[in-house]
Amino acid sequence: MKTLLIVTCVLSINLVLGQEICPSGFVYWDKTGYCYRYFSNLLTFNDADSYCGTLAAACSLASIHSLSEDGFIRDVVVGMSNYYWIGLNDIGWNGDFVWTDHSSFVWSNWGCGEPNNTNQEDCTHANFGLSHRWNDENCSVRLSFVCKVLAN
Ligand SMILES: [Ca+2]
Ligand SMILES: [Ca+2]
Repeated sequence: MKTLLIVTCVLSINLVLGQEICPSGFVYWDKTGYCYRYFSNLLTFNDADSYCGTLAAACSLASIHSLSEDGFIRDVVVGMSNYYWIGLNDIGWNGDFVWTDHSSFVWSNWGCGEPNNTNQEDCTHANFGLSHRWNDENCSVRLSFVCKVLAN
């Protein structure tokens, strides 16, 4: 119920402004000034990031920079217990994690023992295990995903 109220409130803000601040279907969050949208399509990491890029200029897989942003995406934007790709990856150099939107890697929420690179895991999904933290995963696994773009 609480989540529903938050969603309704956020969507209302979006609609009041004529949906000009976010691309269609995205949820605006005033705390960051960004818009977010969950896609249940199962895509590889690279395909998911490319898909985000087709929706709006400078739209990428979501970067996450705080516990509150992590929770907002999980509870409001996604609202279910699926794994979903976020933009964090160490494709360029193992152990050197970067965001696909080029924002600074200043905060992380790895699950216990992660990232472990067990199966050449260079991409990251959220909502892992009971702690709902992050796990590095092989980039060719197909998962749902969250896109993020700066509001207008
Ligand atoms: Ca890795
Ligand atoms: Ca892992």
